[in-house]
Amino acid sequence: MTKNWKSPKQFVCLFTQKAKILFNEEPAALTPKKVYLVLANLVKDLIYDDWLATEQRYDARQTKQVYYFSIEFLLGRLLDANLMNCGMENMAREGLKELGFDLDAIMPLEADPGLGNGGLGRLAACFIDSLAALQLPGHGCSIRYQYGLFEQHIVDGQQVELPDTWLQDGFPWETKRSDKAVHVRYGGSAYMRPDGKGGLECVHEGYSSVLAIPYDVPVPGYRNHTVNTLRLWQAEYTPDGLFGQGQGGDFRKVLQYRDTTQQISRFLYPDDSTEEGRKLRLMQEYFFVSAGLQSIVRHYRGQHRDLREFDRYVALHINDTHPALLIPELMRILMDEEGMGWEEAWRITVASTSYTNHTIMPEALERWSIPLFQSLLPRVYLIVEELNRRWLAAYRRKFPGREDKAEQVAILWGGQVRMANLAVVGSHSVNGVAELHTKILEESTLHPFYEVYPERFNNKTNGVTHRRWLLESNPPLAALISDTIGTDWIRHPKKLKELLPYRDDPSFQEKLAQVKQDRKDALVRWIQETRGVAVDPHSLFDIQIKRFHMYKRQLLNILHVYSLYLRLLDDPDAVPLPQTFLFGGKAAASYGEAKVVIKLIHTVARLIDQEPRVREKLKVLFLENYNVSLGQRLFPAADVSEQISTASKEASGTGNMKFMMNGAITLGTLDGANVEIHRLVGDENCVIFGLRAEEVQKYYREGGYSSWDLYRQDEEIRRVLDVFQKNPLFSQLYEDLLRRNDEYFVLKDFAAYREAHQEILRRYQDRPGWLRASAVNIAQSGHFSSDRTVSQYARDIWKVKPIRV
Ligand code: GPK
Repeated sequence: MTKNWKSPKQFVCLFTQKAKILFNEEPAALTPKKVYLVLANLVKDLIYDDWLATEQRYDARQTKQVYYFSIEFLLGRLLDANLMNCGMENMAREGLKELGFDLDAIMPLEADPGLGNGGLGRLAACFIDSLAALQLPGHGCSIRYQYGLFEQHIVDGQQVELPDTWLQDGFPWETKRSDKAVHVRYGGSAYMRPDGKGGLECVHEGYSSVLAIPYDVPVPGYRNHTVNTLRLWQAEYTPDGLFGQGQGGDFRKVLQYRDTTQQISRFLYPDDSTEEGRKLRLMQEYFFVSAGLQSIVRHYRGQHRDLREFDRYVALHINDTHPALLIPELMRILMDEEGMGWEEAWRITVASTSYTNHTIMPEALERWSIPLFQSLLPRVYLIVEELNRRWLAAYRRKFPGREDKAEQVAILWGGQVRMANLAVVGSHSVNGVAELHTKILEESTLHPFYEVYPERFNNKTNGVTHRRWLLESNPPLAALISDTIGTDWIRHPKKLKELLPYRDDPSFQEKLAQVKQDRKDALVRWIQETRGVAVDPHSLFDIQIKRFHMYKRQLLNILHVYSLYLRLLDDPDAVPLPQTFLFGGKAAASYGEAKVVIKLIHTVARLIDQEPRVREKLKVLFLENYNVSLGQRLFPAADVSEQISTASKEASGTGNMKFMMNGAITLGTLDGANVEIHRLVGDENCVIFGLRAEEVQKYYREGGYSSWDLYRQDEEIRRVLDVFQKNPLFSQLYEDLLRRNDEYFVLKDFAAYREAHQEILRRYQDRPGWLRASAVNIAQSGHFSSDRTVSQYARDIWKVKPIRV
């Protein structure tokens, strides 16, 4: 196998061979989709040798390895990223050209992998990219979902969910490893009995077993020959999986078992509003955790090491609580399969495991009903029960008589298993994802745990990979940066700071302005071609792209746009320059209010489009089915980054960092990582508004403020809320804001938000000032590279070191 393509000519030759092998066709006869598949397979061949060599090297060095367990990995397209990492993009471009194909037309044919949906999943994808780039031995572990969250369509201004069939044409980057399959057990009954040696052993019988088959995806580093692995598990049934139950001839049971098994890896986030859906989610969580751990322990055993040293060689990370069953599952393996006692197994489990929390929203903290948990995972339940017993006993010794506190820290309480409490008790490290978020965890959400284990708590502010979000998504900006300060920033993103001296340089500013205009023009062309909508490329581009959630306050944004509309009706000069407001994001299928906000955005967009006095100045556009590849078009084209969550609610945000890296100015609240962005760039280079986190929390403690009073006092707010008369659907939002007292402070922050927008317009009209701010944001964004974040995890939590090739 060739290591690298030496010339476009050699590429053409390899491509022709591969087309023959895969499709038995000449290149000229291939459809564009097939060109993509041939090319992807060629790139995988390039990576293969290094992939094997990396694994061998890790084993030979007996190095400590990290396994990052996450229910989501929102990868985005891989062809471009892999070509970039191998340094073969130009060769492929030239070679394809000789064959009569255009690489830029081929790349968009790749479907976005449906393996994630939001910030948490995209963070996991950034982290495995950074692990490989930093030559750290670290791998991802997740589920091979056949269908992603859903494909969002907009019909009559409303979100409609269609299946996301991302796997339809295959996923050329994966390799199925049937030889590495393991079995995962569900159901049956479990009890303890004397083991004949004076102790107890567990019997688990009558369970059904599901076959877990790994599909491995290579994760190449940036031009460094390191290739780590993302292991995705798929569930399959086995004819003998229904232990002792199928043989009785009850074929209906067998069919039911087969159906349930096949459901396990079918959908990302099954609907949890039904008991069936919740059961499926719990099965998924146990599925990839058990399969992943079994394969890790088996590999460890293959290295002939003493299992008592497990934590010296293995770090297990749980990305939020979805993989928290890893804790009792590791206990099960160490005790039941390896014969260890509780104390020793517990020491190893805690020493190996670390946990990241991603939200303080109480409804997002996972809880399972005990009857469901117990019937599905009887053996694991016994372990959780014993763990809870020991933990509470120790806790009550420390805080005698404080049952109020014991209730807060219990793992089992009120008929439920609380996953966050399990995760904290079973991990040696608990981290939040931005300074403010970690502070809130320590002082309130997880305070009772912080009192017992202050040393476990630490902050790791999120980051994003600048390779995808700058180098790959914005080539003209990357080129300008390299022309100005050289290319060292690519390997050392902190060096972006070297741009600071150029912030007032007129020639640099001129080029920066051109790059932004170029990216805006490209977006405008794409919107015209794909959506048939015209957008003024010289208007200010103000963008809010993220999942729809009431706390993220897309509602505040659209109500403000509506207020601009009303003002323009009165006075056509009320707005000094044309503005385009772009929205994108999915609402959970069962999240009624968030879906109504999407409808409201479309309603306001139509009102504006139909009003000649307004449409020259304002444009609202909702871009459907927001995903990674759409994000890659939008971040580079933004002038303003909307980061307007209710202070204290957004754990970190990562879109804020992608906008900053691409030179947009943040318009935001002091929430999540906005606090750190603001500290780095200063008041001159971002616009901050609204209630602070402490104020919000004070209101919550004291029962809120009166939105009715505000409504009565502020005439503009009264006029704006008229928009809710346009459709009976919107009465729900009216209820939220007035009758239910505006839980997310939309009206409370309205005046400050309006003021902040006026400040943005003032600053935008000062061209040199605006370009300086843009430059400062890019220069300071190196801090938000996930390379920084992952280095901190590696040093402080995982204790792993780079392994050079
Ligand atoms: C948090 F709890 C969750 C979740 O279930 N999904 C998810 O995407 C996000 N998140 C936070 O909302 C963001 O503030 C944060 O930046 C991101 O996780 C990554 O930490």
